[in-house]
Amino acid sequence: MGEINVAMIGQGFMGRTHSNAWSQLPRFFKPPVSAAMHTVFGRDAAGVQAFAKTWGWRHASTDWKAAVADPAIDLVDVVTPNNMHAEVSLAALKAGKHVACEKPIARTIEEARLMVAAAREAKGKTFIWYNYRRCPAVATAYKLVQSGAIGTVRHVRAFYLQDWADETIPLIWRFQKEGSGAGSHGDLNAHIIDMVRFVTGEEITEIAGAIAETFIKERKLVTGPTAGGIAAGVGGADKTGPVTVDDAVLFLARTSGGGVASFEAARQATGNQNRNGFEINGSKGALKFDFERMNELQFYDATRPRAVQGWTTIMCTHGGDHPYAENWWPDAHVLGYEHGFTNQAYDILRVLGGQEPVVPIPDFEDAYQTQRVLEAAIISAVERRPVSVSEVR
Ligand code: SOE
Repeated sequence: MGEINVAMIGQGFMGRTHSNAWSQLPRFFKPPVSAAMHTVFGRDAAGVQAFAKTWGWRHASTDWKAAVADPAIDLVDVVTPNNMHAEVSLAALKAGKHVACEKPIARTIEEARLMVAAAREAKGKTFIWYNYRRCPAVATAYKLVQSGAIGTVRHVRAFYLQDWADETIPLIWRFQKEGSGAGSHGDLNAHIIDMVRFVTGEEITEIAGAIAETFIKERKLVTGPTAGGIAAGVGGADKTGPVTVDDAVLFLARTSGGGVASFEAARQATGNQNRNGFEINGSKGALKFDFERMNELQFYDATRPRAVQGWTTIMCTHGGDHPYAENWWPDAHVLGYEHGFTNQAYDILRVLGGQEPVVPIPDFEDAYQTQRVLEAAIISAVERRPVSVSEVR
């Protein structure tokens, strides 16, 4: 397998990040197999043709089923809204393809279960795009925890705060259960649950309590074309419809190593545009990461004499053996949001070429564990009680 052909289903924001990743990859990495940008799928013929030209896809298609069934295709990259993750992934696995699907794995635990069951039977490999794992600083945090640098993990504080969802934003798919499954919870908590599971190497075992809130309960209906073709919500500019997902979800949890954790996802956290991160306090040290300063990792070494203890800012750039950083620019010529996707595309090709990824990459099985935590937190919020993650199967 010297070269694989990729078909990408979808052409929105994630379609752009993935297209950029596939095209940048060979300029910065030497994967064991290469990826050809074979076909991109979109609903609108003129739109998808223009997209293909801009981003370097060889073919444009308006028929995703044909693109997925095409014998020339090896890997199906799913970048649709969440309502199509299961349908497209199941069809692709059935057709014997490898599947790389955007996060969260699915809208619901039931859909995720079907996807995991299909992946277990399938010939193809599966991947989920949890891109923040592949920021060099987050991957460095993972390596430090693995090396024992912070000892036993006792406290985790994870947050993902955005502020884009004010009253002016209409009822797009992200505000409809049918389109997305959940609001900030599936969109943002999914990322930080994955990051915490990855960095600590522990599972979240129990939700002690959760709260979910929808601040803006009605939004203007969308007047133009809708992403994912989700028709509910389309109408005149003067009409409104109900928001059926959360704007914010917070929960407290226990981890498998005996630690305690808090998670917060918000779309109206004014002042935070795309701020995700964590603070992890262990018995020997601590780590802090904030995506708005994504090239830096804060490390506190509590084994040093108290007189000289303090936070150290590690620049996770070239020259320090930080995962992926060696492939990019010299010294502190820093990386951005898009690099996490290119780093992930590289790891997908490493796995398909029979090599280990630079750091572990989530497959459907792994992402299903994250989905179980999301589900347990929602049960906790709705039923106002502690929920063991083992209740969600
Ligand atoms: C919107 O909230 C969004 O694009 C998420 O869907 C992504 O997963 C996140 O990384 C950036 O914000």
